[in-house]
Amino acid sequence: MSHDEVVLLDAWGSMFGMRAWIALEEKGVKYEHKMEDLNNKSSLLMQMNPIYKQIPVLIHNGKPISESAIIVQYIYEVWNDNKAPILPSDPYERAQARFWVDYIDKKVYPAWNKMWLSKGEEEHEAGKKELISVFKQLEETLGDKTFYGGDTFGFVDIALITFYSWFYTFETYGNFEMEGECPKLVAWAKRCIQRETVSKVLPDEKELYDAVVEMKKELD
Ligand code: GSH
Repeated sequence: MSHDEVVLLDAWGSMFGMRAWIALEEKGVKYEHKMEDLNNKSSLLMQMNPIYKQIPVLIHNGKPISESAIIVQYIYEVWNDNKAPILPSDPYERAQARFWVDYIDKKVYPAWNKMWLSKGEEEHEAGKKELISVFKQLEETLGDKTFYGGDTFGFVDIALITFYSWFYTFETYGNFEMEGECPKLVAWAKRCIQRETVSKVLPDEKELYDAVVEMKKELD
């Protein structure tokens, strides 16, 4: 696969873009990393993801793949070095892993959005409550395992760890502490960031918070 041309269209701080980025790093793929300005999207992005016009997009030998969870699975299928499979071999366990990634996608960002973009105190509190209960559920799902993939850093781990850099922002906007609410989840995240493929990708949490504050000012 040495002649592959791989481009990742991404945007700084995106939890979805980071998933694809971590997967490329995990598999040791050589790629070009292009950061988009989402206020001024490139024609390449519009052309490569005409349906959603969103990052991330992986362009593999000129062909685009969109949607972060699909990109991550694609990367593991194409650059399959048999070292660390992203999904368990058992079909039932594989379905479970996909279920939890789908849960993360349906629950985390919408709850955060509700809290972040709320107009009133009531909606803010409802979003915050929802966000905390989603993380508590995810903590319960992890149980006493090292990773969601058991001993292996797998699909659910990649899908969720990118939110870790956002924890500080969630906490600051919501006035709560993740460590107090979900200590085992925070311990899991700390295990994950010991991987170089994760620590090099996740941005500084305070820098991210500052960027989110700026973004909010533009929206208000
Ligand atoms: N479901 C998508 C995925 O998992 O890839 C979500 C991607 C997404 O929300 N991307 C955002 C984006 O491109 C950045 S975090 N926003 C620009 C827009 O929607 O116009």
